[in-house]
Amino acid sequence: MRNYEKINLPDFMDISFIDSSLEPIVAKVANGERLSFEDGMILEVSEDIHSICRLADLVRERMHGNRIGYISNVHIDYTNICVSKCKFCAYWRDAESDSAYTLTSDEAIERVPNDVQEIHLVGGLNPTLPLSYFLDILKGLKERFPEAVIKAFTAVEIYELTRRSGLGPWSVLDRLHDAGLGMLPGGGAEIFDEGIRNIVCPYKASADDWLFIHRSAHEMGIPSNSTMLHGHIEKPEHRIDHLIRLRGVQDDTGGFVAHIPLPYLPGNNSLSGTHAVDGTLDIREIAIARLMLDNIPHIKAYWRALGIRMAQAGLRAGADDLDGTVNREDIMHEAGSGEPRGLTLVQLRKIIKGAGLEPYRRNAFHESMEEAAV
Ligand code: V47
Ligand code: SF4
Repeated sequence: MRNYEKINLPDFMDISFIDSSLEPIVAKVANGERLSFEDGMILEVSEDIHSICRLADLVRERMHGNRIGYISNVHIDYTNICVSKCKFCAYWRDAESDSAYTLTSDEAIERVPNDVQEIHLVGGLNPTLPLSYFLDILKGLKERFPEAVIKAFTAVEIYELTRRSGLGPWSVLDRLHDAGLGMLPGGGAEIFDEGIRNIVCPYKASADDWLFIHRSAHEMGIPSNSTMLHGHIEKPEHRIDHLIRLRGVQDDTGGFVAHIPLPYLPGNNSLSGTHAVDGTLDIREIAIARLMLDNIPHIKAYWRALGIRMAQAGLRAGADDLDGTVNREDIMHEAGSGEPRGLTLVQLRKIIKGAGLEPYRRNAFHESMEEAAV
């Protein structure tokens, strides 16, 4: 529906709307009320993308002022051998492949530059790796970089470890935590809808398993991030369902620190060529995440997946964080990302300032480095 009108909400906003069906949503957001599944669907299909982004930008500003976080971090992808063979993924290799690899603990340590606050460590589902491999790599990294937070192993990898070791999730998480695990990354969530999941990643942990691992981690005091992979074969209702499931866990635990909307990159994987790249969807999903996830503090515009320019635009559509220096990273690289594999802290600050916002350097838990030092 289109009608051009202006809605004024005192002290909050003054936006010229194209789509009047957004009006009740704006009123809810202005009053701090929770958005429903139906509201989410309106945000998904509305042609008025500008108003949606503006609304999310105002929510971001209400929550965080003009401060945008960035971090000195490193991504280490410890093995590309993976039996899951997700259809959207260009990173996995069979064990027999010439380009298959598994890093030793020492090789992982060699990849970490000095002065990183966060080590992001993930990999494929390599069935030959025992629990001791994961414990050794954590212990090695923690010993060498005691100040860094090790954000390691997606819920999918942890689920596999529980299955293969015969230990329960609490027991596996407890051992990993003791060895140095500080936080779980958000990967492996993809899309929770069972029908879509069965098509794009039928062999990995189910949505319920993913959510259960994160819930268990939170209950043990281990925080985590969440992700959603959009722009492949999922439909708008699957995306809103995904966000509402995350919001439900967060209501119970409060353990999610940041959510990262991930755009599907179509290079070198078996879904390649089936879908048009759509930057407006990428921006919309950042905005919708900010509006629907009223209980998750931070939304990241992950530049490595979005591209630097789109990530910058995302900072004006609800995101309050750019992620970090990243320094290498193979998953998006293999899927065709033409972005640099790492950025410097100076470049990150420049990107944030370029969007008219104020950079602040943070730790893995999104605490300002200055505040954390006090
Ligand atoms: O789960 C795989 C995705 C994820 C493709 O927690 C793809 O701070 C796009 O989770 N196109 C891993 N995405 C990355 C991830 C992440 C990244 C940055 C920060 C954090 C965090 C987490 O990468 C996988 C999967 O959803 N992925 N293939 C692809 N072709
Ligand atoms: Fe394996 Fe992860 Fe790629 Fe799926 S996304 S094939 S689990 S490496």
